[in-house]
Amino acid sequence: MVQELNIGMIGYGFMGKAHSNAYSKVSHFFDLEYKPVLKAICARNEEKLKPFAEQWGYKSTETDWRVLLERDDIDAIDICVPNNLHKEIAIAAAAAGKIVLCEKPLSMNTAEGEEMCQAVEAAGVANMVWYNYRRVPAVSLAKQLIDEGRLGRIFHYRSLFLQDWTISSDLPQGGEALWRLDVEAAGSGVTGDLLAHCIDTALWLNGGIDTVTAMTETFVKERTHQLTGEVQPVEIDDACAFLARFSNGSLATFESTRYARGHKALYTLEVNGEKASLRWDLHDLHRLEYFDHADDSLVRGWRSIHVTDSDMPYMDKWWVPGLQIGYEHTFVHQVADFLDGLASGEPASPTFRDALETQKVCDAVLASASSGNWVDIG
Ligand code: SOE
Repeated sequence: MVQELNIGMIGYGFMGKAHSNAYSKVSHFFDLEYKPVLKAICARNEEKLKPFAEQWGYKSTETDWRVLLERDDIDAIDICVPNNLHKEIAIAAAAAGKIVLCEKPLSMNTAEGEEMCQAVEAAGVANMVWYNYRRVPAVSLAKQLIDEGRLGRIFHYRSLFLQDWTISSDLPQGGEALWRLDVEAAGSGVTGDLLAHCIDTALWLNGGIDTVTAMTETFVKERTHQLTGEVQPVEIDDACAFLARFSNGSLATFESTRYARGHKALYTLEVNGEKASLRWDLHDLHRLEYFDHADDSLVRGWRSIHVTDSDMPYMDKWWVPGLQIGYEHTFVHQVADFLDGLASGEPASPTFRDALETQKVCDAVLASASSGNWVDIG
């Protein structure tokens, strides 16, 4: 007997759409004990809220998230609003006994994240943070290959997340769509927004990070604030690069920027082991590049695995071999795993507590960039 799970979504931006799409699709492709229902969408702007609700098939709307939390017909709250609102909503949702799903990054900083973890743990409610790139089948395959020991001892981890959308100094900061540039709303720049993805995947694939040294830069020093019209200093990091030492002894380099002209969302990772290496690239997300030193030397070389066969992670749920899937499916996979976890009692990762580890690394990176010193992860 399939049980309905009523979703109350807060926020209708880019991520609100990605999550809504995942809830709508998951039951068509995965056989699960729970079926998400788009019960309510909540946002302050009523004019935009109504058409969004209609287009996406939400059954009701709310303009105040506190009212949404009071509703008995809502089982799970999904937080898709700017980072500075995550903590208050998540803590209140947990206190109201709701399941809590939160868009990444978990929080503005580790201290806030810790409070959020304690709230969901004290309330005993299921929780998850949306780090979707783990669920790209090729990235999940990378995890499988590493866990099977095929790479052997890991020496290097290398990751980039490059964009170019903030190069123009005419671009305002703050407000809808541009809150990521406003430190008050975002907490940090590329570190919390983009490197957080790289760090989450890295911790998952390669284990814990012990220490980091970082540098950041803010290339455009002032921008007009979209809401106030005032020219204000820009206080987020436009670019960040850091070195890290993992607990398994491997060395890592991470780099992210919104000033890499020509790159729109180039997330890459490469892992070099004693026996084999692998690399992955978001622009070609259905492929995993793999080099195995054990191959016959006459044909040894990088192979490009087209991750579409039904024995590949998640791919038995989609089309026939050879037909690939894309970005939006990673969110479908994450919901599927979450619902599976609800049914089995074995929570899907990353929980709030798992995602706090990424937050700790982000905080250490920012602290190192401002002090110029190596900073250990607490
Ligand atoms: C920023 O442009 C952004 O939308 C991030 O906020 C997302 O998390 C990332 O997946 C794509 O880029």
